[in-house]
Formats: sequence, C-alpha cells, structure tokens
Amino acid sequence: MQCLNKKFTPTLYCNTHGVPSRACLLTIRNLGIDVDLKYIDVFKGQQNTPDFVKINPLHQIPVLHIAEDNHILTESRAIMMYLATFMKSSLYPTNDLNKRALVDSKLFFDATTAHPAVKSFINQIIRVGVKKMPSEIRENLKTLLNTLEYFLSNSEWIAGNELTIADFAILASVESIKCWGATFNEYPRLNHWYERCRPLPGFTENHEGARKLAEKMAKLLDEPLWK
Ligand SMILES: N[C@@H](CCC(=O)N[C@@H](CS)C(=O)NCC(=O)O)C(=O)O
Repeated sequence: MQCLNKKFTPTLYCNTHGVPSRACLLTIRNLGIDVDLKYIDVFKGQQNTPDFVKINPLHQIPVLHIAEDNHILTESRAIMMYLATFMKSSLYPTNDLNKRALVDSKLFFDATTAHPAVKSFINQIIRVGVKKMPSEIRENLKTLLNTLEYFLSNSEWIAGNELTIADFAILASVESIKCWGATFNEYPRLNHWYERCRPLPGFTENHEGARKLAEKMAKLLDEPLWK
C-alpha cells in the first residue's frame, strides 16, 4: 500500500462498543494506519459535552479529524472510503468502476438495511428499555442473515471476490449478532465468510467490543438475546 506524500495524523473519535466505530477500526487495522484514538463513552453522555458537539453537532461517533487539513469527517462509511482512498488501497478499488460501484452498493445496503436492523435491536434494549424483544425486530435480523447468505452465494466476499471495506462494514454488524448468540448453522456461506474473516487484523478488537456491548444488553433483557 502506498500513501500520498504528505504528513497524515488522523484522530478517530470512537467507541469499540459501537457498530459504526468498529467498522472504521477494522478498516484502520487492515490498512495499517497509525491513528490517534479518542474514546467517547456514549453511555456516559460524552457525545454531548460542549467540546465534542463542536466537533460533531449531531452528537455522534465515529468522527475522523485530519489535523493537517483541519478537516472533520462524520459517517462511518465515508470515513472508511476516505481512508482506503487516501492509502490507495485495493480494499476500495479505484481503477475499476464496476468493482468500486459494487462496494458502494454494499455500503449503501449496510447504511440503509443492515446497520438499521442491528441498531434497532440495540436501541430497543438500551434506549426504549424493553424486557422482551418485539418479534418484528427479531424477524428483521433473520431477514438480514438470509440476505447476506444470498449475497455470498454469488461471491466469496461481500462485494465481489476480493476483500473490501464492505466486508468490514458488514462484519461489524455480524459480530454483534454473533455475540448475541446466533450460531449461523442455517447460513453455511455466511459462516464460511465469517471464518475467513477471523485472521483479519482487528478481528479480535471487533469481537471484544461487540462482546462487551452484548454483555450489557443481556443484563437488561428478560429473555435470551438470541432465540
Ligand atoms: N450513520 C452514522 C451512525 C453513527 C451512530 O449511530 N453512532 C452512535 C454510536 S453507535 C452514536 O454516536 N450515538 C450517540 C447518540 O446518538 O447520542 C455512522 O454510520 O457513522
């Protein structure tokens, strides 16, 4: 991987519990970039402090700050695209328009379908405070797993036959589902993909973040997280 010939010291405001933060961290670890990490504890409301709100008025992480350009970037997928493009990495292909469009397509799928399904499961417990999960929220996750199984019947990785940042976006969500107790026995292709992700840099960090969030959630629900 080559880097543009300029000093580059990005800071990522993030939290390893959060799915979008973990997708960015997987990207950073796989690109081998040295990033200054500033952890924001959303459970303690650190996204609401005046200093953080100056950085992101939407009170959300992750946020990337590139000091050299005084540039602030929000939205996890935009951050992933930026970093991989900056590093000229094939994890986000630049030369082949069709390959790149396929990655974009899966990132949009993640933003509009995969992550919202996972986030609403989390929010039902953390924000709404349900003790039993509404069945339609569980159904959305099963539909998501079926869709991922279908994607993987046509390609080895989420967006084609090469590893891309789309895999990191999806892995961040899938790791949460796994930590809630899903076995993926009914989804052999997804299971195979998950096992092939295991040796990737940042896999354990992603797992640990998802596991800690799952632990918190399990204490709040009066039934198993996954059933
Ligand atoms: N679309 C955003 C979503 C980011 C997001 O949902 N961040 C959550 C943590 S996982 C957050 O900052 N929540 C704090 C809040 O909304 O107060 C992205 O992909 O970056």
